[in-house]
Amino acid sequence: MLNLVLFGPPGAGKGTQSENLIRKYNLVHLSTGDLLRSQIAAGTELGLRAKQLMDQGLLVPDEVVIGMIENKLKDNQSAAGFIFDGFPRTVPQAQALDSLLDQHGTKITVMVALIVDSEELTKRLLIRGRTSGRPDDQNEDLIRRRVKEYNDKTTPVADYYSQQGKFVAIDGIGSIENIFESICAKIDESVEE
Ligand code: B4P
Repeated sequence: MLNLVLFGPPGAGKGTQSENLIRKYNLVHLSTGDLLRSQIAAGTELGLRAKQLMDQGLLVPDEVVIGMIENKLKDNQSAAGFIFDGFPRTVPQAQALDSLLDQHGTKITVMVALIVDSEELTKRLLIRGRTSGRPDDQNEDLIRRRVKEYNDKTTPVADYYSQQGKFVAIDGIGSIENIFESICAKIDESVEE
C-alpha cells in the first residue's frame, strides 16, 4: 500500500500535484481543505465553525480534522493507498494519523515536502483568488497569516517524519510537469526501499 503525505505551505502546489498523483498511483485523495470546504458548502455546524477560522487564516481544531480523516479511512478500506493533502498540519495530527493507519495495518510510506518561498506563495494565491472565490486567497495580509500559521504550527511536522526517515524535499518552483516528475521519482525510490 502506498500512503503519501504531500506537505508544504499554502499555495505550494499540493492540491495541483495531487490531481496527477492520484491518477498515476491509483490513490484515494484525502484533502482536509476540500473536506472542510464541502462542509461549509453544505452549511453544516462543523462547516460554520470551520469557516470562521479558515476566513481568518487559522487552522481548525485537531479533533475536527482527525475525525474527518478517520471516517474517510473507514469508508475506503479497499483502497490501494492514500494521498494526504494538507494533513497532517500539526504534530498531534501526525501522531493521530500514525495510530489510525496502524489500526488499519498500514503506515505512511513517504512525506514529500514542496519547498516554495513566501513571495511566490503570495503571488500564486492572489492569482488563484481572482477566480477561486476562496475568501482566504483574496487578501495579502490573510495569506501572510496562513503562511505564519504554517511556519508556527505545521513545520514541526516535517521533523516528525524526518525522525522516521520518511521526509523528502522537492523544489516546488518550476513547471508543474517537472515538479510532478521529481515527486514521482522520490515516490518510486521510497517504494523500492
Ligand atoms: P488547503 O485547502 O489545504 O489549501 P492550501 O494550503 O491553500 O493549499 P492548496 O493545496 O489549495 O494550494 P496549491 O498549493 O495546490 O487549506 C485551506 C485552509 O483549510 C487552511 O488555511 C486551514 O484553515 C484549513 N485546514 C485544511 N487542512 C487542515 C488541517 N489538517 N488542520 C487544520 N486546518 C486545516 O495551489 C495554489 C495555487 O498555485 C494554484 O492556483 C495553482 O494553480 C498554483 N500552482 C501550483 N503549482 C504551481 C507551479 N509549479 N507554478 C506556478 N503556480 C502553481
